[in-house]
Amino acid sequence: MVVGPACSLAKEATLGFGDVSLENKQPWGTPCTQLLVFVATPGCDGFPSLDSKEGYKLSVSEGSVLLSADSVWGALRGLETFSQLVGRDENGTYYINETEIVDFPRFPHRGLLLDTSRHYLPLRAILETLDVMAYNKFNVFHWHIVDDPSFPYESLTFPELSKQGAFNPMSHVYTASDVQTVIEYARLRGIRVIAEFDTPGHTLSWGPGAPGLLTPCYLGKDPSGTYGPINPVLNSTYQFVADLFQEVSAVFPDFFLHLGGDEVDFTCWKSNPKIRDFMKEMGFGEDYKKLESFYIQRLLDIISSLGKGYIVWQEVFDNEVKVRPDTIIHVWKEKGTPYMEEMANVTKAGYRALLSAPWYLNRISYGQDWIAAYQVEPLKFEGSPEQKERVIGGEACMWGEYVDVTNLAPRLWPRAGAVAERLWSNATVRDLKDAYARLAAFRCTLLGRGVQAQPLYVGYCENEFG
Ligand code: CP6
Repeated sequence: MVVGPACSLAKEATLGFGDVSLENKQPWGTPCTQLLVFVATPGCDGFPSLDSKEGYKLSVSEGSVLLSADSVWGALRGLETFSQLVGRDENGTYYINETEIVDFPRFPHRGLLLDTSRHYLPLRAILETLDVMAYNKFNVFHWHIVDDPSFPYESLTFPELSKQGAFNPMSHVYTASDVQTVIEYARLRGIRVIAEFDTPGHTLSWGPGAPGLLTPCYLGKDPSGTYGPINPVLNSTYQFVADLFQEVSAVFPDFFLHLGGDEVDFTCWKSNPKIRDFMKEMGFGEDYKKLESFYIQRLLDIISSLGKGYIVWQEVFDNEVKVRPDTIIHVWKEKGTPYMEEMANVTKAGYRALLSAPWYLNRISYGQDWIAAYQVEPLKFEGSPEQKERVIGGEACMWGEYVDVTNLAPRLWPRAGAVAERLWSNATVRDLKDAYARLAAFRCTLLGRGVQAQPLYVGYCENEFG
């Protein structure tokens, strides 16, 4: 094995192969034990990014396996492929067929969203998901870490947020050390961790630990005792989000943060007399979208001043918020404007786009629903080549209302694999029979690796009883 100077990352990734003695199947040849890895620019203490070069070349011939890549991230992808090419015959002997593979991703952002607010996912479950993501060549873990039901992120600046907002502040929180564990575990697999702190909606769990942050809703002349989105009319709000995001920007090394901005309900804002006064003062009339934009605008300025880039849900674009030209718009809505039209609009306006609308894996139905996910073509919209260039990829989403640690793995796998292939492989790779065969075989591989992946359809795996 040859790796760059002191590249711990690549060494760890190849450790598992050290004691495997391989035989070439065609032709049946002499055992080979050499795995050579060449990396052109081998730096490997850094983090993966949107610009990471993930391509690789893998040549398997009698007596040697050569893997070459531009970067260590490509080498990781190649090692994953290599591991999936190794088979075992009836006698338990490992073998691999001769092959020449030149492989690289179609899109640079291939994500999976996990929601740890509707249900807390134990650290173990997140790490196991990162393993399987790497098997699928996913490279972004979108961590929808907090939302209305619970606030499991343990903040050093505002410890009360999880003390009061987590389901259980002792057991159902992600400590600073847990978060570091996730980030490093992901890095070793070439996976970026993008945290989402969704505001100004979806923040009910923030309320108890941050007095004065949320909008008090009114019933007639009196407060009703319930709360709505973050209060956008107070200066204290902006001080709070600046302090929180200063911490979050330091904790999560990726250049991008996900800022949410989806599904803001105006009912509570409309009921609050102070908010109505502010609307008048600002000349917003009855247009609460303007108020929402006012908040987002100020938030985005704060994030920019922290030196971070941002991803936002499509509403921020729909509401015509002035965003930085390098903003990434995340398309998720299935209703209203057809999502491919939205992709056309977003890219026409010059923004980069991420697609999730057709990839809600939390949704289930009777039958083979991986097919619809697989048949999506992210560039099938009216637009110039420049517009198509702005589609940087997509994300499969696993929203957590009906998902916890008991059903996460089978609901994700192998269905998320259909999305992963769509985002990695060439647009021409779309034959359903071939895809079925690959996905069914891969599902058996997953069982072999200890992942409780559900079946696609009728059939069996040789190794299904472990
Ligand atoms: N939570 C947040 C959610 C959803 C969104 N944002 C969501 C909406 C519709 C469906 C699934 C999930 N649960 N914060 C939308 C981006 Cl079908």
